[in-house]
Amino acid sequence: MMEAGRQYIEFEHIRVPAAVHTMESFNYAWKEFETRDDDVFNVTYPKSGTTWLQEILSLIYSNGDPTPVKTAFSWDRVPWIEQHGGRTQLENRPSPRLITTHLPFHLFTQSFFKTKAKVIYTIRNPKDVCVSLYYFSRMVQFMEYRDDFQDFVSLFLSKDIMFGRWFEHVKGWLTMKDNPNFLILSYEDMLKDLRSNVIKICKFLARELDDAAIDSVVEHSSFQAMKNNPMSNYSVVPNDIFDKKYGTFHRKGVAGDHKNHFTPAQEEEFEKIYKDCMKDVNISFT
Ligand code: PPS
Repeated sequence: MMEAGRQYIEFEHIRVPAAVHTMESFNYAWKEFETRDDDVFNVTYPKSGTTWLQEILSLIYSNGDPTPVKTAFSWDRVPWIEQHGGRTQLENRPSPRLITTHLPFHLFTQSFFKTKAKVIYTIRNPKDVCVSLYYFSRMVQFMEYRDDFQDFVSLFLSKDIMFGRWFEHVKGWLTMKDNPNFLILSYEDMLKDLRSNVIKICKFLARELDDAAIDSVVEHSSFQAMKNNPMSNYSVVPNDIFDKKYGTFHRKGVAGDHKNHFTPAQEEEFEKIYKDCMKDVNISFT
């Protein structure tokens, strides 16, 4: 039984929180949005590095100047196309537009495929995604939540999880892997070496930043910098929406936290499903 307030809508068999999505906003993102050649899409499964990329992209497009990330909210700088504000935020925005989305590949903006626009897809270890989403769902009062972690893992592995299952999301997007306008990033790799990943993103986007600008991007998109930045850490969201007694948006920002949460039996069950679903896909997590 879902608590009042934690309501979902279903669009083409994908469930999403009703507080920030409508059928109209999903339809707009899928069918109506007119992609421009210089649009850049920050695509993720939830809790995989979305906000991190919002910060990095904002900083790259300001040539390392931190002013935009210190003066405008991340969700205004790099808005979600499928959320109810998407149309208003994006329609008349000057180019180049930086756009965020959690859309699964089969519901992605159709006009994209007729343009030279670019997609950056960030992947994170699904067990860590599950843990991150567990804490986030407890904090965010409009999201479906299970207090018992085992129950939450079952929800995460079911088709009822928001934006569909991680496995299908990743497999869908990986069909783009040979497209020159598609870049795959790994959350774990970014943790290991953020600078090289920033350089990789700049090359992909043909943005020429000097060393000092790259250093600034790295500095201002670090976990600590973002955790302390009220424009990116969601601290301004009122408690009846993000209940801060359950923690902060920037929780741990590490790889491998699932080891502190999964029992050996849960780990085994998860691995079994992972192997079965991902048998044709060659990715690994450090
Ligand atoms: S959301 O709600 O889908 O937009 O969430 P998303 O931004 O994709 O993921 C949130 C997790 O990313 C971590 N995070 C970071 N990790 C490392 N470095 C930086 N700069 C950073 N910014 C955000 C954030 O802490 C969440 O992970 P957990 O594991 O919960 O800490």
